[in-house]
Amino acid sequence: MICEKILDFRSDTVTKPTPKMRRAMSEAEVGDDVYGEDPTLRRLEELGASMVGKESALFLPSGTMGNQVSILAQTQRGDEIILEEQAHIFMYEVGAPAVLGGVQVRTLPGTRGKMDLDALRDAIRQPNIHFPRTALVCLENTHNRSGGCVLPLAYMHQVCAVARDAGIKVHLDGARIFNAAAALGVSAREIAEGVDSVQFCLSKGLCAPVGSLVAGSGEFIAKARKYRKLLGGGMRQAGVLGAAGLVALEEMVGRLSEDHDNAKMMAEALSEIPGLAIDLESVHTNMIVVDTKALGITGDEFSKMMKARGVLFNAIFPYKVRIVTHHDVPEEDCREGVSRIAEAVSGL
Ligand code: TLP
Repeated sequence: MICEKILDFRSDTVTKPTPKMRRAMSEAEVGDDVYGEDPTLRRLEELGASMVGKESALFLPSGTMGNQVSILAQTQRGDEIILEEQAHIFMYEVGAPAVLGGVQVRTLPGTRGKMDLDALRDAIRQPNIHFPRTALVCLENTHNRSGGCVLPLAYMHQVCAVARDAGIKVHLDGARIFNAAAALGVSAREIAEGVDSVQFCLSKGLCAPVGSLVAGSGEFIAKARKYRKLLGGGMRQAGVLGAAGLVALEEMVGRLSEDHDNAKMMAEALSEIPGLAIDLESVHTNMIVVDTKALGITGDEFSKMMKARGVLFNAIFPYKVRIVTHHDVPEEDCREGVSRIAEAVSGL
């Protein structure tokens, strides 16, 4: 079959840097960041810290490294950290808390990323010679594996209060914090208000080619900087990357609601196709989870079938695929994606 344009809904990580980013990168003022001398990165870190209401921030090559230095900086070997069982840190970071930090991960079941508060309270360890120390609770907003669901502000505040009462810290994996902010109609600063550390990505819906920031107190960032070096993430003239990150924060945050509108439109249209099941209530941001069980094919089979028709997405559970909208699939491409899927399914 002659295939038209490839429509890539695998992730918002596939977005390419915008022309403005490429220009900013080529003109960036740079210095050696290991000596703290890159003026573009300083500006990026200051802007990033202020957008999430924290004292200080640090640029890193990836969200994974951002989450891991945050864990390293706030735990000791033998500590335990609490995570919702579908959290990216638990599912997709290659066991790094155990490998890098000697930290034990305790997971709790969740609903759209939310752990039950009583279960959380009960999971926090009391002092006892047999027990590890609970050092950190991690939240994820938006929550990837539930299909980009948003944790409400009130829930975030409740978790922070439980942790504070127990004297433990909270880390927020805010890879898509600006999607959460757009969906909730609040600022990223409000979302990150009670947490001790927050990681957010520049290279997902915001289209920068590389990079994440972690933010927190000055003391936390000093430790995180040292751990970034330990992991080999100390970079030299990284202002070339940071320049794109500045464009991401200054110009790309405001358009994320377009991706959310496209996801809603696609979800509604796809849910009309016999055999595809979508929980429309859970489409909060730029992701759609489609259940393929009634079609009698697995998520992998469905994604292979659509790949042959130039529509890309990934299976995330045996009978579920994830479709992600982003800057590089404008509304007409999203509509085209729906009609290619409808046509393929009708031929089954
Ligand atoms: N998520 C990727 C894959 O790793 C699954 C994706 O396509 O969604 N936290 C969250 C919530 C994430 O979704 C991701 C990436 C990360 C952290 C890690 O960021 P990177 O890929 O920059 O290490």
